[in-house]
Amino acid sequence: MTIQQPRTHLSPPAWLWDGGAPALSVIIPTRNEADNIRPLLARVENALGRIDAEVLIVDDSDDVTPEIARQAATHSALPVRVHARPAGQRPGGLGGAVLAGLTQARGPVCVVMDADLQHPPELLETLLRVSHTGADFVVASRYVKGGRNQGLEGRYRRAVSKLATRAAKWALRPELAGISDPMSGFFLVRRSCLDLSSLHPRGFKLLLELLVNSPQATVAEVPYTFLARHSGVSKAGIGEGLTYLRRLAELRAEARRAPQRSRRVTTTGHARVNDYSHTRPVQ
Ligand SMILES: Nc1nc2c(ncn2[C@@H]2O[C@H](COP(=O)(O)OP(=O)(O)OP(=O)(O)O)[C@@H](O)[C@H]2O)c(=O)[nH]1
Ligand SMILES: [Mg+2]
Repeated sequence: MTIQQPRTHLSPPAWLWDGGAPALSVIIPTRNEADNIRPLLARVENALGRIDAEVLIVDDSDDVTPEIARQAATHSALPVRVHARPAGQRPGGLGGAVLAGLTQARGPVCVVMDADLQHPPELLETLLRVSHTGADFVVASRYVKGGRNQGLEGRYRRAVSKLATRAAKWALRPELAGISDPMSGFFLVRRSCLDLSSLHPRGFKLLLELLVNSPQATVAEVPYTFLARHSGVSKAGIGEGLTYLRRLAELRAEARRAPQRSRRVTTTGHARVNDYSHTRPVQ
């Protein structure tokens, strides 16, 4: 973990930053999250303390989210970049936005997290710490022991979420073996294990795409409590559900064509990840 010298609270905005690579890039996709972006950035800044990090917001909003984000960035101790994709140029929806973030990120490891505070920023340091044990992916999981799915309202949504997870684990059996929450939107990934140019994501579940794309990568999971949305409305709906099912079938076909199907877990990664009582190595 790179420890920075303390910064003054009113640090230079992103465009004055010297451009050196940070230890961590936090990628936040946003669509109409105007009331969430300020409290989110404040908590991310607080949670990262002296970790050398940057924040990259990839925005597809039709409201004032990017303006608020840019304004908040000028008061942030972290370098915050806002990449607003104009209407009509937003390929891949949420998945495409995260891919754009991964492409532009400067850090060797990236965390992807939602903007609505369902993903507690206080977990960022743990994700980074676990990545130092050698894991290529560190997935914040609702379904591993100690995790909770508190934020999904209603029995119907919880059941749909569980069913979608089961469908993915069945369709992509070897690729997702041992991973309890492959649909998580909160995860860390080492950029060197990704081949970004071969990704063509669609829809909400980018982690699935990345795991299928990197069958050799090692994975650790960290439990967390998925909370209720802070403000605003969900962008997930029936349309996204259908996109998900179509994409799952395509990913299965792609995975079956690839020569290497099963995930390799290195002994080193396994043993060292085990040093953390709150994490679980994936086999
Ligand atoms: N850039 C971008 N971000 C998106 C898009 N759709 C959703 N998001 C963001 O992706 C994150 C997840 O979307 P949500 O609407 O919260 O989906 P969800 O968490 O499954 O649904 P809720 O539990 O109801 O919040 C949020 O930060 C959204 O603002 C999109 O098309 N483009
Ligand atoms: Mg959400």
